[in-house]
Amino acid sequence: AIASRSRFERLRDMLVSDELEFLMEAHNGLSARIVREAGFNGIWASGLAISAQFGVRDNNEASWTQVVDTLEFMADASDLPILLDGDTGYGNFNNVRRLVRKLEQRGIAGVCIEDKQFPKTNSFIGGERQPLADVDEFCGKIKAGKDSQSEASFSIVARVEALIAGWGLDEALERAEAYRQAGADAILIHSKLSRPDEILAFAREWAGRAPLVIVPTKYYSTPTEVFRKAGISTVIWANHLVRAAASSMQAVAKEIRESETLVNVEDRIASVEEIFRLQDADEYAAAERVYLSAS
Ligand code: SPV
Ligand code: MG
Repeated sequence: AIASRSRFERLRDMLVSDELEFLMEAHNGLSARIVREAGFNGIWASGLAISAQFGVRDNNEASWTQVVDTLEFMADASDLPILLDGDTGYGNFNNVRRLVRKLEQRGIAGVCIEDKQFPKTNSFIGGERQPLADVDEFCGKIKAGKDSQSEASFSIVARVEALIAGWGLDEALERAEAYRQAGADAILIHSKLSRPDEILAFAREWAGRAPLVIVPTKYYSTPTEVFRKAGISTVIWANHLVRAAASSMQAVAKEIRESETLVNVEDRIASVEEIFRLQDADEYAAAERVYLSAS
């Protein structure tokens, strides 16, 4: 039954379900396939991770079309619903409209936009110094996005940066309510504290008015059961595959450089055959038998 639901519907199902759901970060086709094989039900196309795999900063240095091209590889490699981290929407309301149409065309199930200024900076880099968007202007972006979607279940998640910027709980709640009324399908409430207290306080006051999405990168030691009890809809594991890739590549590069041999690394990295499998090389071989021997 699940497989017959479109990707748009499946992301929306995750957001509105009563269960705690999880989105795992991916940043290219290979990582998207790995997320699917690990058994996750959805993908977070992280701005930080996609920037990082390009070797650029999380400051909109990669253009939005470069991001969309990356998403196309991800959508081809994995049939999971993908929620794009769309930063600030890459411009004003009009850029959001065009983004939503291009995402729908590529089968991307939803986009998260955050109430900051373009070009954005990652929330963990001097978050308290970052200017927030004007509430009305940001509501206009949400409404423009919702009005321009042609897939009924395409989701727009509105991300509140008020706690990151140090504007306090009341401001965060006011903004979230304004974004909900503007049409947001869910609210992402972000925090950079190492304890979940402000997120839990927000969730209590919010009282289930719309699905809540969180990103526990900094409060990672919080047991997941705490989020479940707080009525959180969806947890995003936001950057852990690009970080895993970085550590692994650093260790293997160092080992080969120092030892001048491959013998120490061969058994601890994916085999070439495993890479072929992840690329679906068998399907190509089968297609060759059909199409190259056709007479
Ligand atoms: C991302 O993954 O790019 C995010 C989450 O936006 S965070 O880096 O925590 O801001
Ligand atoms: Mg981001």
